[in-house]
Amino acid sequence: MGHYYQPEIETMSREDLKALQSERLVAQVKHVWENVPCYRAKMEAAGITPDDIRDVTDLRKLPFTTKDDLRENYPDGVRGMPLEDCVRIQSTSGTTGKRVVAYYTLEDIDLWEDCCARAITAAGGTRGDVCQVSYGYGLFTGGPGLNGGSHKVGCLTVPTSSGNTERQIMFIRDLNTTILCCTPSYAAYLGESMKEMGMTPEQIPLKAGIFGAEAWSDEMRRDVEKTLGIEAFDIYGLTELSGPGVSWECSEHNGMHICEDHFIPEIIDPETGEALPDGEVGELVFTAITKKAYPIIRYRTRDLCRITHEPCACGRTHARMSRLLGRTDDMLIIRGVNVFPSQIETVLIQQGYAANYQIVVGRENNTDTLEVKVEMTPEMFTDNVGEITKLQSDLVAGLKSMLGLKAKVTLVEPKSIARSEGKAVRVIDNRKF
Ligand code: DLL
Repeated sequence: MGHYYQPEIETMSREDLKALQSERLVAQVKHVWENVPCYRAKMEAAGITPDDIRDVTDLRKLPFTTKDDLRENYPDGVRGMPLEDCVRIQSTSGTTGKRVVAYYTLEDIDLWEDCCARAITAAGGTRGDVCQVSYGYGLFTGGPGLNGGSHKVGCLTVPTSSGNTERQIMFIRDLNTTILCCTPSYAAYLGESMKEMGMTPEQIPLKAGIFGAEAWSDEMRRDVEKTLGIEAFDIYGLTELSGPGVSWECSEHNGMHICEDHFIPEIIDPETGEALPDGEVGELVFTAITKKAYPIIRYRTRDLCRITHEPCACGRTHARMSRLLGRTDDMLIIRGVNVFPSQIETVLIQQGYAANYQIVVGRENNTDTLEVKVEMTPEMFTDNVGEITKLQSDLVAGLKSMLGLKAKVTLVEPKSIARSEGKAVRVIDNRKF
């Protein structure tokens, strides 16, 4: 119970929250109608004007926005404020097509950093903490967002950015870093490296980790918690909505609280666009009701999860979203079966592997093939063929029972799969569609 960054907001009654959301939504819809032609055109096409939006229950009248809409308006077609009022951009990693360029006013940044400060406080952060931000700094939002949040909480902020693992470990040790912010895969790598250097969890000063930007399983959480001797907290966000801090875990670890005073969540059926009730898995849709330079209306995130509005034992009233269960577009369809990389990771970790793996999908004779390449840990590494065959067949059986699919398993030597300092690249799909 009881440690909040903005208690009056984080614990406000649902009724007051709804009133606040309604007021902000009405203002935001007026703002985009007047200032962002692409939103106005979409509203006109749907036959609605700002007068039709009187409170949050009218949200569903508004058209969805997709990533393609944002990309088509590259670089500044979604900008809602004059250039003079904008002070920063951030941008997505943009593996395909045009990048999303998100604009911020000073106030937009301030509100975003509040969300990150809430996350750090929920993870136990205070003025007495040393917070090492090992997310990338630059166009990626992870570093700048948590850096700002850490300042607001009053932690001593160590802006290492990602990479240079030896230096990361040196600072953790020498500055007595208590909170580590980075991707879960990088946290696992740091843990592995510290273990190799002979550091035990007791010798590592860290007490909490704020890990997000990519999917990770509960098994991976337990693993990282054990090697680093910490409590791990999930944090979610996306560039389109400002960055990290859209939602984050409290000490109950039972879902991530969505900063609902800034972002209104909906869950929809990704096929039909119909709203789904609490508890059902669907696509997360967000409307940003406070940020002005890059306003976002009913944005289809392609992230799959469920949400609940049940009260949380931590005292916060804001809705919670589950851990991400995948994306509508990282879902692989292999021989007709829906496969999420997170399911494969769960099996690997259950069987004692670290999360260093690659999923390679291909097609032979018109049939999809699935190969899971995974590193043996140093403990299981052997050149005894019999033992390797046994490990392989156990893994094939575990994957079969989780996915209902037969996969080829390739065990590789420890450290032979390239490590990532940011988001890990786990899936290689060689099929041509
Ligand atoms: O990844 C922002 C962020 C930075 C979040 C640091 C948390 C920590 P983008 O690069 O725009 O922004 O990528 C957004 O990453 O739609 C999800 O698919 C995925 N993602 C983000 N957080 C999580 C998470 C940042 N906790 C996309 N679990 C999102 C699973 C996540 N996936």
